[in-house]
Amino acid sequence: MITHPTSRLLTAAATGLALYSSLALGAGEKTYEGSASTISADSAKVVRSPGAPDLTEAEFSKAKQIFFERCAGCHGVLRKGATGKALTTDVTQPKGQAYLEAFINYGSPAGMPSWKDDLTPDEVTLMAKFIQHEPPMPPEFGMQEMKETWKVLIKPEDRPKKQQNRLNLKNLFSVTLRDAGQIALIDGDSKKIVSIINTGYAVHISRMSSSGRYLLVIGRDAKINMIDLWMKDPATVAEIKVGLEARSVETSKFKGYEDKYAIAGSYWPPQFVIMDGETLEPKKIVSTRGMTVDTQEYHPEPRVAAIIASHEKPEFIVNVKETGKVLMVNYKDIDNLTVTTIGTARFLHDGGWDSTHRYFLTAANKSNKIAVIDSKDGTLESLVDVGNIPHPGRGANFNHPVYGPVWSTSHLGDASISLIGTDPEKHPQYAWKVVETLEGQGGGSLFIKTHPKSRNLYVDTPLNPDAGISQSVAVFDIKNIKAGFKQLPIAEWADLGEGPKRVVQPEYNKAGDEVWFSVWNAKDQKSALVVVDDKTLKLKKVIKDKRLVTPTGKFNVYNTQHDIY
Ligand code: DHE
Repeated sequence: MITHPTSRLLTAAATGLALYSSLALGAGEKTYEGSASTISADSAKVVRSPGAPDLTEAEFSKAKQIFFERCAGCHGVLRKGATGKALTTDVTQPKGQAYLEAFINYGSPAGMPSWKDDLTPDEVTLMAKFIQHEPPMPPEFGMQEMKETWKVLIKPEDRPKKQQNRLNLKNLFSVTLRDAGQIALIDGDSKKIVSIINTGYAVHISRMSSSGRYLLVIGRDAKINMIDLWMKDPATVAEIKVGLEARSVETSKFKGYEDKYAIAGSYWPPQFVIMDGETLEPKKIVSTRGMTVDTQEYHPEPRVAAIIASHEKPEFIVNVKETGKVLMVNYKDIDNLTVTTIGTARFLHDGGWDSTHRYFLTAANKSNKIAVIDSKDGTLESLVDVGNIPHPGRGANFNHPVYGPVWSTSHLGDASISLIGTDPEKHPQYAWKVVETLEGQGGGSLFIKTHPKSRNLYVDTPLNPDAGISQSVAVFDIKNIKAGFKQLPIAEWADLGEGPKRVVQPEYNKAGDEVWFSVWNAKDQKSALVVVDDKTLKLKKVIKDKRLVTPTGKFNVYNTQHDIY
């Protein structure tokens, strides 16, 4: 059995491979944490603080670098706490140097990993001193900074009036090439790479405009590329940087507002921006700083996680991680912006629609809950208790033979898969309850997927420490769900040789008869995409190409455009 020790993953993070950097699964203790921040350490101003051991300029500089690369993902840039505990000076100074050093060296049962093998003894001492000072503050990024990075490369009036290429756009895939800072457009029919397009650093997700014409790609460095798929050779027609670090982008989908607006949320500064849907011109920036939902204390850095466009109203639904609030941002009149704030639970991360596209189900991961938002009434419908650290991606909708329509999530922290009833009309007794819990391969799951035309439910487990589990995928037969899962040895099928390969993020083609998986290897090793025939569960194709560097996410144009999952 091969394992992926924390240290190897952290080394990857340190070299710029931003990823979920550790997952300690053992003795009931399960943690995961964020990755290297894209904020430049030099940009953050040092605050020398009374009561803290003094540091030289060079020491501050080194400590900031280590902190942004290794600690900020969990503890937050301003150390106010996220998945990791708060490390503000009122907490750190009373603990003292010796305690802090021991804590960094050995970690804690609450989830802090041991850093003994990753930091030198001098670095541990340095970090223990550093966190007794006030956190260095990175710069803000407002309208002026955004405008300075905003470029319209091809004006809307100079763009094609109809599709100029012969691509089957509905079955095109945008594939993240994370560590290359690119995406690959792959033709879903021929499985050939159509083009490689440069994007932001450590690309995170792709989303489609409502018309299916514009592909929006966001990097962790908060750069957005708007790619026009109608051009003879699809290319970036507008770009902007919306902050120093970000994860989410979305476009307006309500009737009458198709392609009118785009929105992006950032991790730093904590804010979202509404942009013109054809040029990305920034129009309105809204800060997410504010009070937490439960203890109602001020949080200086509530990061914006998933954003989804409502089909019921001209609204964007914005997850604010650290405050545990879902914002319904009405874009009908952006000069007089109306925002409805719905209190849920901490820490909001990812989620997706139920099959009717009325209810948004989203993970409050450290509360082990799924929040159900009614996008029609603009209210919290329910907070559903699920397994340990739910991580659904956008989740998976299917018709359960007994309970009717359900939405499902897998978990990072345990092997369970929670099925939640989503039909308050015809199956009110099951609505917003966990109607069944399946047992998957193990913890460390990130994504779950099915398709309306399929009878299969796929669950990945890329962060499980057992290679046999992280390199395969579990598939359940929806019509016979009690029978348990079959295991598909996806990485073995890819036959890539060396490397810490992980199988991640199932994605269907347009027809719903094949499923694509990423076999995600280290940057300097071979990765691939594996296509499985959904009916027979047999290997259909391995897409190998030296340009496929760390292909993590894949987004089928049609399914992404129409929120099919
Ligand atoms: Fe993601 C979605 C944040 C690590 C691959 N990721 C998301 C979303 C958020 C997020 C907020 C939802 C966007 C939306 O719907 O608008 N991801 C984060 C992190 O904060 C985290 C934990 C650490 C980090 O620093 O980035 C993180 N994510 C990862 C990875 O390590 C993954 C596996 C590989 C990678 O590319 O880095 C990864 N995240 C993805 C993918 C999606 C995603 C493929 C889109 C899933 C989908 O089907 O919609």
